[in-house]
Amino acid sequence: MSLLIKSGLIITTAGNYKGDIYVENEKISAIGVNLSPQFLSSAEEVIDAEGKYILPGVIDPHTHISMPFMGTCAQDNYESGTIAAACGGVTTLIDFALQQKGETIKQSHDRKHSIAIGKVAIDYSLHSGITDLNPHVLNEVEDAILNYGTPSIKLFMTYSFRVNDEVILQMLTKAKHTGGLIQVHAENYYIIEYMNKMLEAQGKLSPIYHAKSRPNLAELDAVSRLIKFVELTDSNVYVVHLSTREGLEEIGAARKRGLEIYAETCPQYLILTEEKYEEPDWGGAKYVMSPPLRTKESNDSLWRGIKRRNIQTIGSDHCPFDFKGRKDMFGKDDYKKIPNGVPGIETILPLIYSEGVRKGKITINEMVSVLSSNTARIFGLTDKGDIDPGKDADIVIFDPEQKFTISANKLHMNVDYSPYEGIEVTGMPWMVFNRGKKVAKWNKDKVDFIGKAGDGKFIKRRPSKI
Ligand code: DUC
Ligand code: ZN
Ligand code: ZN
Repeated sequence: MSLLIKSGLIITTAGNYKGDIYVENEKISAIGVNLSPQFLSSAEEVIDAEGKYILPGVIDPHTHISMPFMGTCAQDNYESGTIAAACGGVTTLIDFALQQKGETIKQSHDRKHSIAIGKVAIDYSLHSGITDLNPHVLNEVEDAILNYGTPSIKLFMTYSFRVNDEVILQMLTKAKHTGGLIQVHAENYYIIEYMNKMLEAQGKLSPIYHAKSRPNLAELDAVSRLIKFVELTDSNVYVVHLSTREGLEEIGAARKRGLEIYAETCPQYLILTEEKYEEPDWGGAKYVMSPPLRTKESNDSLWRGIKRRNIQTIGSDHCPFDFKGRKDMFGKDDYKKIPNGVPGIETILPLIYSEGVRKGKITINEMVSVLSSNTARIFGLTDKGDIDPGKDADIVIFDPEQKFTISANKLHMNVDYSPYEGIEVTGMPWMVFNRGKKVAKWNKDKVDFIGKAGDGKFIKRRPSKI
């Protein structure tokens, strides 16, 4: 399949320029100011992208596809989740293979691959997730980093599957010697438990108390402890879904001292605030995720963190559960039982463009860095993340003027609501390509999936540094 995309504004991390792109054998093979005379006759398809932006496909480094959690299961499977991703301009996702008790890392990968193969509509990769470190698994870590194609490994400091500080130290050391990268969900479990018990004794059980039970201090404490561990072991770390001003300041200060700390945030922590938990009729349950939504002060500070390069990536933390029958019923009368997580893979690009770039919080080049280029570099996706000759033709032709009112019934995620319902965005994917194949296209009032489930492939990664 060969493709000529003419006259679009090509967006890179360094600047923008108008040009033509020729795609052949799944790769970007040439870029130039006027390629038409050279390639017009050989191109099987010619697309006029005048007035549109050419962005690298978004890489979502944080999804929970079909994850069993809190007595239920995250509702998107690899088919529905990757179809939704494609419609949102995401061309690669990195999901978690979270070890179940007693499993080897390989077994947890095989479990995930077995439900992904033949179903994925875009490319995917995996992070390993370690919950039960025993000598065998510790030995296997090197294989995961060097041979399984998963050089990034996730640890949790909270939840029942959390690991203790000794495990974090062991894993940081192991990753340091093999070039891997440890990712951490940083919240202090004991602060949360203490708050839960106190709130319960006071009968405070509605969704707003989910936020109160996980104060900013719980994130600050965990982030700051983690940074000390990095200092002690002379290693590096990636903090997932950073949500607070306090955590960010700690990371900024550590980076200033020369420590290699990477941070990811999510659209929800940039755009939404904790008032959402007060929605009537238990509607606050829709926004129950961990860490919880914060205040505008943290939103603003995280946008600044992107500008100052203390935050390198944005992920969705896509983990959808229906509001009706799940979030409202499982957690009825007690916020602690509401399955944690929100849908978001399909809205990440329109939201960051509309709320971030159009509102002047970040530049479009910074957006490309945090949604694609940095993510590719940090996670070793060497063929992805930029519009450059030789890279995979993962391309979003983006219409910067297209308006769209976010509404679950026009999106493809397998869930009955969007936390952004009713927000009008300006800027939507117009056409989306994964390795040169057209997978999604704007159609009148929404994006349609036009690819094929099963066409995505597993991307084996190698250790890499930004
Ligand atoms: N947070 C969520 O909200 N859902 C999945 C796991 C997590 O850490
Ligand atoms: Zn998490
Ligand atoms: Zn998560």
